Amino acid sequence: MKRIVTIQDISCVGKCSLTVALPIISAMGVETAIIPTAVLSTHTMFKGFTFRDLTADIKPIMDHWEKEGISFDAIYTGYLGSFEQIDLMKELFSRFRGKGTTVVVDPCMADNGKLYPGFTEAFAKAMAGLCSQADIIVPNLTEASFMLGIPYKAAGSYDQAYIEDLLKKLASLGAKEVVLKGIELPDKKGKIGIASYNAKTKQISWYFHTKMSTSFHGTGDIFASVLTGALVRGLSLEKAYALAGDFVVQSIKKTLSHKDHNTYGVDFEAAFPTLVRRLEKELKA
Ligand code: PXL
Repeated sequence: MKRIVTIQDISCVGKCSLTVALPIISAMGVETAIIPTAVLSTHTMFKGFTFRDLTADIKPIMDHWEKEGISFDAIYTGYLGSFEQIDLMKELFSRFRGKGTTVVVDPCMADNGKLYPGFTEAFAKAMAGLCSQADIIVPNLTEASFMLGIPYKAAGSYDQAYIEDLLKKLASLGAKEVVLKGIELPDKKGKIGIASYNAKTKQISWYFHTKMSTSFHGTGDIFASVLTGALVRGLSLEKAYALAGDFVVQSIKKTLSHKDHNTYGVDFEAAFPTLVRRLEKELKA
């Protein structure tokens, strides 16, 4: 069985980070190893959340795994809470990156033009440094802007040429492939999309799907989890992010179909059958 290690926090309630990555990657038929970077009572959009930092455990976990000879088909990092954790991820990459290991970095720290609580522009630069060591990075437009140190442009104030330039600038950070999310183009009304860039072939690809009227927390984590799971199962990057984007849409639809739905995260659990069926179908195609 293929094995992914994902490194991010546990927000005990909130449907994001590890409580999303674990069930999704497991449902996709891939063993999921984890390093929890912190335990929070909820994600940081709630007021009054508790926070226990687990940075001190990361190195001993790595040491033990190295002694056991454990290896990974992919390493996927999400929400990280400090500069020290970013440095530890660099160490983890160098210690556990085998020939066939794909390193996916989701520079999870910002959305809608703003950094999440507790993050700074200096942290975004450090995250750009981690992205430089990845095979694949999956920023949204806000994260891309902060990492490049350029002003964020909201939907309606940029065009396709701007996105293509952004993709190239992001690739110049050092990753082999860039997957940029949350793109809205003037000629694609009602749609939101993903653009990717391969630094070697210089190929740009696009995938647009329905834009839902409500946005929810944790969807970026769902996207990155599905993408990493699909890649490890053997889908191409383009098929992997199409699957991921569509699964996010399905999850939001399931959420909105319940009158008393959560507002803090999406009901991705209810959309699992569609994910698993499509994955199996794509693998047979
Ligand atoms: O979904 C990203 C995320 C992960 N973990 C924590 C968060 C957030 C977004 O705010 O607060 C703790």
